[in-house]
Amino acid sequence: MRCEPFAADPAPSPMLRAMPAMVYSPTRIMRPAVRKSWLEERDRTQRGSDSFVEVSWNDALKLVAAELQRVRAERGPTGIFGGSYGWSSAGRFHHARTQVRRFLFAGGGCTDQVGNYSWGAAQFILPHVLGTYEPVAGRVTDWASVANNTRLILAFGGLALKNGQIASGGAGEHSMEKWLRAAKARGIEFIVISPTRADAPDFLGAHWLPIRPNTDTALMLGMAHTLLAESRHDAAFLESHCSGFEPFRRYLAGDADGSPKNAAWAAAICGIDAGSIRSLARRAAGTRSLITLAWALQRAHRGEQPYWMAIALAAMLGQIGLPGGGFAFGHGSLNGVGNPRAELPGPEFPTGKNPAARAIPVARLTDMLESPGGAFEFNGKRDTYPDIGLVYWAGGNPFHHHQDLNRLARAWAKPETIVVHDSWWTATARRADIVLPATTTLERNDLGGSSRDNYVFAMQRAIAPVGSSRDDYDIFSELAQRGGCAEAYTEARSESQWLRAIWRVMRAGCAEKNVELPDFDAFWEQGWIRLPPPARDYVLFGHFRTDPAAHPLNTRSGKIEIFSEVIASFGYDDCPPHPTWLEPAEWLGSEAARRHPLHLITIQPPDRLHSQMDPGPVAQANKVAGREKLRMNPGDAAARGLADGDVARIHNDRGACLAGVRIDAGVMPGVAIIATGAWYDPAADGLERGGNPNVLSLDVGTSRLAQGPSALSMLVEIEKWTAAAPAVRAYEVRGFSTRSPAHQAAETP
Ligand SMILES: Nc1nc2c(c(=O)[nH]1)N[C@H]1C(S)=C(S)[C@@H](COP(=O)(O)OP(=O)(O)OC[C@H]3O[C@@H](n4cnc5c(=O)[nH]c(N)nc54)[C@H](O)[C@@H]3O)O[C@H]1N2
Ligand SMILES: Nc1nc2c(c(=O)[nH]1)N[C@H]1C(S)=C(S)[C@@H](COP(=O)(O)OP(=O)(O)OC[C@H]3O[C@@H](n4cnc5c(=O)[nH]c(N)nc54)[C@H](O)[C@@H]3O)O[C@H]1N2
Ligand SMILES: [Mo]
Repeated sequence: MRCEPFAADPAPSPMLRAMPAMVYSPTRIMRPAVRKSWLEERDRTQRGSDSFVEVSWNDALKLVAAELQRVRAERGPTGIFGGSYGWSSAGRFHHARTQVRRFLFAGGGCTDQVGNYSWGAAQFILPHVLGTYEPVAGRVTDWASVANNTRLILAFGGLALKNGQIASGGAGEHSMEKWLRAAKARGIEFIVISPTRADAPDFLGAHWLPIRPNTDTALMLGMAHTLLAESRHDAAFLESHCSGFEPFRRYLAGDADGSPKNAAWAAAICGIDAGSIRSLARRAAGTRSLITLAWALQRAHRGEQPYWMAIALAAMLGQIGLPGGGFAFGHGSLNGVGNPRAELPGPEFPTGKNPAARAIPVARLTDMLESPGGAFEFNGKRDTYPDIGLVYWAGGNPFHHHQDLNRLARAWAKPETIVVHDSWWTATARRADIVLPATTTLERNDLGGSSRDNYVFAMQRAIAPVGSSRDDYDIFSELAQRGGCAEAYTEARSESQWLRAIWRVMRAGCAEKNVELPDFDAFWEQGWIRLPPPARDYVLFGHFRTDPAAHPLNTRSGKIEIFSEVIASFGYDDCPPHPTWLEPAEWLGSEAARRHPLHLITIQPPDRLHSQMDPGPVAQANKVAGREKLRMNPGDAAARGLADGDVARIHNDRGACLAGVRIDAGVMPGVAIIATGAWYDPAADGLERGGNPNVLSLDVGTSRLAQGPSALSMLVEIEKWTAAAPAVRAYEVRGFSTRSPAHQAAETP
């Protein structure tokens, strides 16, 4: 059994090799299962340590339907938590998160989640500054415009090819490498500002400036000060297209606090010498330059600031809206960012509206579970947390994605009932009460495609459902039937009728733009289509640049807001009204660094999608000493008696995990790097054995404004593990889920 790449894909992901193994993995959930002590006595305390009893689909669905009804009756719709954050899998119809929310909305609503872990801080700060968060959700200046015009790229957080393997909705064409090579061939110069050299592929010949994590705002302030002091800033652009430069200028100059934010000031914070900071500013001002930031920069405490500051810096450089100039986000974060694509719709399946009209900021999950009725602030508003009786998750893995997992594990004991659909026995499935086995993309028909990819593809079912797994859509359809909301949820359509309906809407949308797509049957037969290329290069805010009066931004001033009156009115000291250097709670310059002197950076894994496929052969081949690889600078390792291949214990006051050491001179001193996504595997004493860094990460909002995740602000200490290293148990399922022979006989095949 193997998966073959799409023939037109110039750079297929090696992760394809993991698919067959994962589909038939021993970690698959084969049958519906109920946690033993929940089944017997509605226990909430043994989640994570209990065993499971397999039951029939009928019994499982009866339990779920009854619990939904009970919690709705007792607490109202908001007693159900159904935001269900997570990526799910490719395919727009069988997208589990969309399905579960649509199902719960159809049945009366639930407490939802807003924002995401990817660019949650940007989503809420950017509308105040730019009137939109399109530069993270949608388009940025495309690679064609960059290749044709840019001379210098300053890449904060780099342009790591590892991230280009992934696109939500599925990638027809992995285009990141092709475009990076095209840019290089045009002679564009690359400067990569990152804690690790590995953030740029070697062929770019990039100049690497190592930076202390979470200090990019200070570096950019130092550059801005240089521009101001040397009159290299574009005063005319700041006047015509921006508002509020003057109060920001006073902050830069130090008029308010007596501390000019000059290069020397910045150097002391970010660890890059003042001369380099000044020369960076001069070079950016002297040529067509693009400042692009990885999404990771805002996934940190006070993560609003580097994004706002990058816009302010680009505004001072005066190149926003010029071909290949200005600022951008995410060119190295995800496949398809900057991929030239015509403005045409992709396949979309509607979620519907939440009648309960209630949501929490996505990353405030533990806070919500811990303190029902507790107050929180968010983007200028005050709200309280609902009292959750039932958690429903399909297509996400909070015991991968959330921060401070030990704290989440404690809060997780509060709800009465937890229902999870997944295809594998993930850490979250193991901590649920009712577990329903979902099919994978290979076991059903779907439509793939995204607004960043030029292909739309027919995802034809390749194999029969494994075990007795069912499509999320079928599971919810039957639950909707039992709950009396079948019509609202299904609109009386089967899978194939939905695929046709989705195609019809997309086809009509394309026709409006004079692009003819084949009818569904012809498309399905061919297997894919390629959309026509865009007529011209896309330049972010190009129209606004050309004529700001005719194309004002959707901000209060209609311009780029370097000072925001709206944010000023919130009165938040953790998000002041102009870009500001605010010390993160944990960074190398903080008091906490005395006890925990290393900044642990968690990167997106090169060999899997978050926690997905971690048990598979591609991710497993990269493990060191049987667990997740931890990259350390030679000096930091030597100081701790650590050698390549050793097992290390990473710890702080929130938790501890084991990892396998890899010495890497491309990691700056004071920093250690580990990928996210090793399956969470705590021993009875709490020690996490597989190398899941979220037992260590900080679970606080970026600020009251965005309440985004602060995953990238964490300090740790690392020591050699000298005892026998415990085996990783997360991939073992034997003896954990019991089979009841009585039910097997009655199962659907
Ligand atoms: N420390 C730290 N933590 C982070 C980050 C970080 O940088 N640092 N990054 C964050 C980011 S950007 C993200 S996006 C999150 C990702 O967090 P998640 O999206 O929660 O991670 P995944 O592992 O992709 O989880 C998706 C789950 O859906 C399941 N699934 C797949 N297909 C189906 C299906 O068809 N049906 C059902 N029912 N289930 C399915 C998979 O098996 C898997 O368990 O992690 C965040 N966490
Ligand atoms: N292979 C693979 N690719 C993926 C994913 C995956 O799971 N696997 N997930 C996808 C998803 S959901 C998302 S949201 C994107 C995320 O895309 P990103 O957020 O861009 O990806 P990361 O790997 O988290 O971070 C990029 C780089 O930022 C650097 N960095 C971290 N902190 C700092 C800092 O304070 N300053 C500076 N200058 N640099 C810093 C790190 O060295 C890291 O390598 O990736 C996507 N791509
Ligand atoms: Mo993400």
